[in-house]
Amino acid sequence: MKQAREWLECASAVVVLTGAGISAESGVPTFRGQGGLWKQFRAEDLATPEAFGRNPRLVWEWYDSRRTALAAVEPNAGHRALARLETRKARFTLVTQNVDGLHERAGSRNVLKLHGDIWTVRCVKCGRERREERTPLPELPPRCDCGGMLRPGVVWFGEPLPGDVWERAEEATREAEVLLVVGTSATVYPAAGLVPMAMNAGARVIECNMEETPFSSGLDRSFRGRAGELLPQLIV
Ligand code: BJW
Ligand code: ZN
Repeated sequence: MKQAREWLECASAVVVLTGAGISAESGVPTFRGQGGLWKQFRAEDLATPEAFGRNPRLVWEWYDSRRTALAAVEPNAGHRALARLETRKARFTLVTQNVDGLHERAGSRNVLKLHGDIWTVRCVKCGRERREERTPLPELPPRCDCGGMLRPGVVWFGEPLPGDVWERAEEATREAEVLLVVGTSATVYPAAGLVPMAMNAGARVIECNMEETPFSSGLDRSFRGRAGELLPQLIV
């Protein structure tokens, strides 16, 4: 822990990659593992463009219920530790796979949202995107002013990540002295590919996760535990 803390303290270019695990202690369910959303629901039925095409109302009901649950939770000590770290670094990028908005609510500024934002909606007809924070939504599926159907502003399986966001994440990762990987199973690509990318570029890679991931054994440090407990120890 001491060595990892020093690496983080001394680096001037830091990238953090987060996943659902960092929000778990706020009461947000993860996708995989114990209590994960994919234990209860099939990803193919809910998180693909095909699923939305087949049954937009069903997909929206799921998102509406997750949005409503999210409206009642707060960022935790892990989110706050990362916001603190940002204030001390010349170059800091927080790359998150999460769509819950909790990093911004904790005060993080330079956040790259690889999988979009559950608090935005996009029109399938005219492409316009806007914030939508009402919970629950008054009408499902919601409609755009143009009459088109709105969809959640998130990235589903089989869809490309927002190009500019992904390019900035890659660039920051290639230039990072330290990559801190928190609460992600590191199984969904291309996001997980940032881990080997940083290793190959010579960065120190530190992981915080309750469980092992496919990368754990090859990293500079891999800590088992809760993000809300580990991060305040790493970032004092
Ligand atoms: C804690 C903790 C605590 C718990 N403290 N830790 C082979 C077959 C089929 C497809 C593919 C394939 N190979 C690659 C693909 C592509 C696919 C993919 O990667 N699939 C894999 C599953 C195999 N990827 C895509 O489709 C992506 N797009 C793409 O590749 O486009 C290419 C393209 C180019 C050009 C044109 C067209 C296409 C898109 C991926 C989108 C992912 N979307 C989701 C849903 C987002 C919206 C929503 O929220 O509903 O994103 S799926 C879901 O997984 C969500 C997450 O962001 C993502 C990653 O999950 P994450 O964050 O890692 O969470 P978990 O639950 O997996 O892990 C939690 C971890 O926390 C665990 O390790 C716990 O131990 C830990 N933990 N409590 C610390 N307190
Ligand atoms: Zn429209």
